[in-house]
Order: sequence, then structure tokens, then C-alpha cells
Amino acid sequence: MKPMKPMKPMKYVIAAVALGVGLAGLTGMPAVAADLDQLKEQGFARIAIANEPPWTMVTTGGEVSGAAPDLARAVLNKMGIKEIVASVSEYGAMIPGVQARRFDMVAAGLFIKPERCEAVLFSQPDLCDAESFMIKAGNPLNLKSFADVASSGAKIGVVGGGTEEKLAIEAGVDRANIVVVPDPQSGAKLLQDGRIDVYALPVLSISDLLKKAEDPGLAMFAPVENTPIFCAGVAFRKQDGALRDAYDVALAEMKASGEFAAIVEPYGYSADAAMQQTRENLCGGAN
Ligand code: 6CS
Repeated sequence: MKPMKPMKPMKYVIAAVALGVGLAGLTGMPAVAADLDQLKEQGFARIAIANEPPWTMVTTGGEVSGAAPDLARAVLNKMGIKEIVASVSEYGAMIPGVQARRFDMVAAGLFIKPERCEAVLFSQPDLCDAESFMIKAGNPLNLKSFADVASSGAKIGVVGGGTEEKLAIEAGVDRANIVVVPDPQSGAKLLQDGRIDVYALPVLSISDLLKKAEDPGLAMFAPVENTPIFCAGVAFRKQDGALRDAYDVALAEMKASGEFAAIVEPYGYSADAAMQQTRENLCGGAN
């Protein structure tokens, strides 16, 4: 377990946490705060991230960047919270983790969906993207939808507890054909090795993987048919409504000033797409 190093202004020191293991016990830091004044006094906010560029990125040196952490840091700075401590979590462990106060919030590109809106409070939308398939060049199984994956008997790679896993199950993909991968890079490798036939992630994630793979034998099919454009937001405990509302005020100011676009668009996200969406619409009601 990395000892906590002094924070650097533009960098995040990652507190690498095994999945679902609380931070306090590992770092000796006090239990996480629950509201804005306590976070200001604490001097930092603990955020859960994945490691799925360009949404969230962790270097081998433990430095964290990516659209979601960079945006969260800027918004929290406007709120008077100077520093961030990030820990990597599987998507499926993020909501239980924030509910159990292992994190103060989730800033990982967590898609705002009705079933999640039952469990946490979301900020207004920040990062939007369509779904895509990474497949072998030429798409030999002609996979264009999750229904195609189900009917073809293809093996599909997905990240644990993520939206693509749910879409595959809902489409009727046999669970024996759903391969949960620990991180995006593993999924690309499994496809290259022929251990899976398709790997499902948002467009920007697959684009990043294809760029890094430099493998002409791999390709992307997007958008996946019969799937919506998803938009993510920062997730908070249900009890932390005042904190979420304060985050929303600062986020709205940054959307109006252009600061929001200046952070997310270099990563490939459309600021307009997020600004035209609302949490209420994505949750199917108030949240
Ligand atoms: O929130 C989710 O479920 C999805 N979000 C991202 C950024 N990647 C995959 C995951 O399924």
C-alpha cells in the first residue's frame, strides 16, 4: 500500500486500493467526511475512479488524470477543496464503496441510469458517449448489436459491473459467453488472442485502445445498434445532497464560463452533448 505522498497541484497520488477495501484502514487517514465543510477541513476529497482512458487514466507512477478526475478536481477547487485522493475501483464496486463512505464521490464516467439513481445522487451530466464493439477486422461474425452477440453465441468481454455487462444480460447473451475483464487492456488482449469475439466499451475507450494496440487485425463497430448515448455524472451518497448541490452549482458555473469545455473537449468529449442533457431526464425523474 503506497504511503500517502504530499499532493502535487496538477497531479493526483493514487491510493491503490484493493477492490472494495476501505481507504481509512489502509492509509491511516481519518474516516471520510460527509459534507462540504468537513471536506474543506479535511483538505481533500476521495474519489473512486476506474482506469479506462480517456475517462480515467493512471500512470505506472500512480498519477491520475483523465477527463473525469480532471473535471472533478477543477470543480472541487472552485468549492474550496484543494486536493483529491483517487483510488481505483471496479465499476460494480463504486456505488457500494461510496455508500460505505470508502469514497466521498465517484468521478469515473459512471453512467447516469435509473437503477443507479435509486442508489446514489448524481451531479448534472458531464461526459457523454455512444457504445462500441471492438471486433476482429472485417467483423467476421457481423456483430452490430447485443442481440447479435446473443444470437451468434459469440463470447463478449465486458468490464465488471459496467453498463455493457448489463446490456449483454438484458439482450439474452448466455452468461457463459460473458467474460468479465479486470481492465480495458485485458479485454483488447483477449480479443487479439481469440479468447473472446467482441469487446464492448464506449467509443472513446475503444478508440484509445485501438490507437495503443496498433493492430490492423482489430477494428471498431460503432454505434452499437439499439443502444443510447450514455452520459455520466459524479455520484454521491444519498445523504450528501448539500454536497451534490454545491458541486452542481460550481459545475454549472464552469459550463457557462467555458471552463468545462476546455477540460473535457481535449479528451474527445462534446461539452454540448452533456449540456443538452439533464440528470432528471437520465434518471427518469428527480434525483
Ligand atoms: O458507467 C458505466 O457503466 C460505464 N462507464 C464507462 C466510462 N465505461 C464502461 C462502463 O460500463
